[in-house]
Amino acid sequence: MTSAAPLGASVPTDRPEMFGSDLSRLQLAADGGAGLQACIDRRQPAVIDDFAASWPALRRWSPERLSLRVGDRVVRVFDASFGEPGRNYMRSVDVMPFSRFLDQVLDQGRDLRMFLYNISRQVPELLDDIEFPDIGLNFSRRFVFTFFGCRGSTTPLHYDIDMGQVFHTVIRGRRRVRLFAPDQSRALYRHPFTVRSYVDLDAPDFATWPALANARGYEVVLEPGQTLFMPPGWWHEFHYLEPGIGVSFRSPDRRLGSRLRGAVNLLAVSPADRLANRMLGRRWFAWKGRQAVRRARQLQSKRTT
Ligand SMILES: O=C(O)CCC(=O)C(=O)O
Repeated sequence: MTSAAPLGASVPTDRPEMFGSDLSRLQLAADGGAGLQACIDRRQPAVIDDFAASWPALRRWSPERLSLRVGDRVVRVFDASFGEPGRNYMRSVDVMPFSRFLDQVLDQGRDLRMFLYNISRQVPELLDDIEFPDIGLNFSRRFVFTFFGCRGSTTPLHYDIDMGQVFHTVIRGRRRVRLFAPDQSRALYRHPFTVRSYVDLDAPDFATWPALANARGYEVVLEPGQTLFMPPGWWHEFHYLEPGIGVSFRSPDRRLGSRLRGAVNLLAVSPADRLANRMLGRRWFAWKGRQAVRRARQLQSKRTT
């Protein structure tokens, strides 16, 4: 899920036409959550300044202090092969003590990743450092995911498989996030059976992916303490401008259709994709790539007729 990207190539973008920057900016304290509710209803992402205002994690989660408290836990780590066909597809590449990961990745800049690390299950004591805001949303207490990466690492373009509403809070390290609405999936050449796109937004190859020229999204730089609300199915690419730690809360979408789609993704579509990868490897990957091109062509021809 991660890939090293040259730091200098990333910000600011030189394709303003692909990305707008006019994302809603909210303060829960100012309107009691009414602005967020409006974004949820309109399925629009937003940056929230004070979602995590009272979290001790913002002070306590330095690599040093995490190492001292829970550094002995053994964690799974990932690299860019997570997204590539073959043996490591959707799998971790190694396990190591959390303290070694923090030292090698956050301090020394090795491009390994931890993502979707569920602290509710693995290190529940860390839940004491975060709070679920009382804003009428049904946040999952069982799935509180954390993300760790070095300066320069990129979480490639994807949307979350469970189709939940995601609230991603930056604990440490500024990061640039690019977002696209669900209706951009064809222009982004989504690989069928996955929630993943393989287009390169830093060096878009419009000869191979002509429909990408029509994609329109947002780009925002998040600061520590800020929270990004992502509605179900919104595409996101995260690029770590500094060594980073993040936490994602999720709450189920009101719409039954999204919840069903999430369940089907998790229980049927993703397992089928993994099985086909095991059996066919690169041939399966190439087939998905061809399907993505075919679907984007259909979109292009609809636009021109
Ligand atoms: O921080 C990251 O690497 C990715 C975050 C993400 O994908 C999420 O919160 O859903």
